Amino acid sequence: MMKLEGALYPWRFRVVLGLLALMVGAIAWRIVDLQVVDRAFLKGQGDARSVRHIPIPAHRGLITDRNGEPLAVSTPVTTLWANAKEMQQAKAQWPSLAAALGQDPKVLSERLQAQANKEFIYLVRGLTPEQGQSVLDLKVPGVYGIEEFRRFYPAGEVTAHMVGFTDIDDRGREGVELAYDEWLAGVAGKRQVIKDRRGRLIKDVQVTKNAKAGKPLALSIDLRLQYLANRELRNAIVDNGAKAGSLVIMDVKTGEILAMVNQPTYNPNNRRNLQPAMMRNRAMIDVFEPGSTMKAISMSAALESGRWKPSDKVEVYPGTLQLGKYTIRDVSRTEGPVLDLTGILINSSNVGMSKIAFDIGGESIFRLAQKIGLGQDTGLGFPGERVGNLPNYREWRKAETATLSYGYGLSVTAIQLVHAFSVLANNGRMAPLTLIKTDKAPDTAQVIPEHVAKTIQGMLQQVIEAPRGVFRAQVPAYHVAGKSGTARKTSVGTKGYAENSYRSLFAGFGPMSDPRYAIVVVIDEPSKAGYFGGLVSAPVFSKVMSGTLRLMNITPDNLPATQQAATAPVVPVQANGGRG
Ligand code: 59J
Repeated sequence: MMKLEGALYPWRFRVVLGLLALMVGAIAWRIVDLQVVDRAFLKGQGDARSVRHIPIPAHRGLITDRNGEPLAVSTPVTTLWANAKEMQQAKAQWPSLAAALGQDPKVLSERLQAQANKEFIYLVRGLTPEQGQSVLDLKVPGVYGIEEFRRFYPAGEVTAHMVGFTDIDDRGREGVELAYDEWLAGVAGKRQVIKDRRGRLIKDVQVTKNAKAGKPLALSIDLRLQYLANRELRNAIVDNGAKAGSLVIMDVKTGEILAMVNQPTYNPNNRRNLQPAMMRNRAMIDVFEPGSTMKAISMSAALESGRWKPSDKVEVYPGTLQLGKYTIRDVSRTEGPVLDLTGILINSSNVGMSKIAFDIGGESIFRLAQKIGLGQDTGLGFPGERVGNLPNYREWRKAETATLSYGYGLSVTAIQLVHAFSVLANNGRMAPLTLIKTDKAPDTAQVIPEHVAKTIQGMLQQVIEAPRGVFRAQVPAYHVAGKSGTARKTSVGTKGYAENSYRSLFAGFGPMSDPRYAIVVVIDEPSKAGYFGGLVSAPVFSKVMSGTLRLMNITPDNLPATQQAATAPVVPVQANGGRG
């Protein structure tokens, strides 16, 4: 027979029940006690010692040039802040604090009094850790330090546009610092601490999440070339009283940008008094009409069409060409009434180029220009980069076909122009542009037939070396090629062209024995001696190409016969000098 135990021992059941009721009552009382009676006391205690998480700043990745030269370095700094409220108890120590901070004691004391209610004010940001510690060692109540990182740019204004900068919170704001922010930034860590009501650190409990350092980044640029380019561009801007300018050096085989500079520039380490004009990375964010540098591309299209060869002749007399009410003009008097294709480039004949364009048709010029990147996305993803504009050939009437063939009616960036010339230099093969150092040979595409590229190379070498050529672009000891351009600037507000503001251009490459480097020089509104590209920009090309070929240890391919002998392999001689 089964019976309930409780029924057998009723007194035991009641005791258990009674105990349970007592416990419930006790808990209920404790709840009331905590929530109502002791509330204020406990809340105060909780606030007084609260567990908080404070961020551990992550070290930002180092940016270097292609040879490991530092371009952006994160250095640890100490920022000192004050709880001004708390500091009111320690007025006697203010003068010694001011002395340690190198601040005027009167100014500091006025500030601390004016902000006496503030629990957080900056005293000074970005001290070296040693400077910061020496102030903290004074143990002035209410003075605290936090560790931060600050970016320093060793090459200053020379790499400013390329590298960009970070903001006060160490996030990328411009240039590579912005474009590669995710790669460089790393992830902040977390530290659990116990702080008192005033925010004073009582106990450093533990690191709950380690900071993850950002990754380093090696750029394609060569700091030596960057310095060279910056110096020569700046000198040319000053000498010519120009408004602005850009210069880009590119490795035509790898697609790497070796130097990219602009004027005016700025010091990224001291950004006070910064004007927007100084910050423009013009080589990528400013577009312009390529003018006669475009003739190198249109002439390539003529050669590619199979309808033209360099020795073919075109009548350019009388230096004008009437298209309805529109007149195409040659600026300088040409060598004669009839020019061959090389002569059209050397004399930069707009009339001759236009006649060839009518023969081959706009579409062939359009297709070639498009293939070599004019008015196309570079894929670099640089902040603020412009694409420019290459209007579709279907919209070209006769006047547009003519003016586009000699460089007006389309707009490009300096980086696009150097890329286009790199294809001519690299025997028609196009390497994708990159701002990052590449270790393996890139995939290139043959976008112009090799024989066309080689022919245009020879013609552009003549543009520099022929008797009436752009001799100012010549480089001692090397053969180089290129094309100058002088373009009237479109005047703002009107549809027309300004009467006397010009853009002087030069685009070229070398050495011709095995073209390796392409350079574009853009000088905006020269206002002194002259304004022709062959006068203003060609000498800059010459100096920068000369320095580049030497710094990169490229064997000269145009030494006078005597010097050529001097660099010939040394024949071993007998120890006695061969005297017997
Ligand atoms: C020029 C233009 C403006 C736009 C003209 C330069 C045109 C044109 C309408 C007058 C100076 C000038 C669409 S000049 O680059 O032909 O190698 O340095 O700006 O022609 O039709 O007082 N280049 N420049 N033209 N426009 N529209 C020559 C030429 C060029 C040189 C000099 C002489 C122009 C030797 C330019 C150079 O090849």
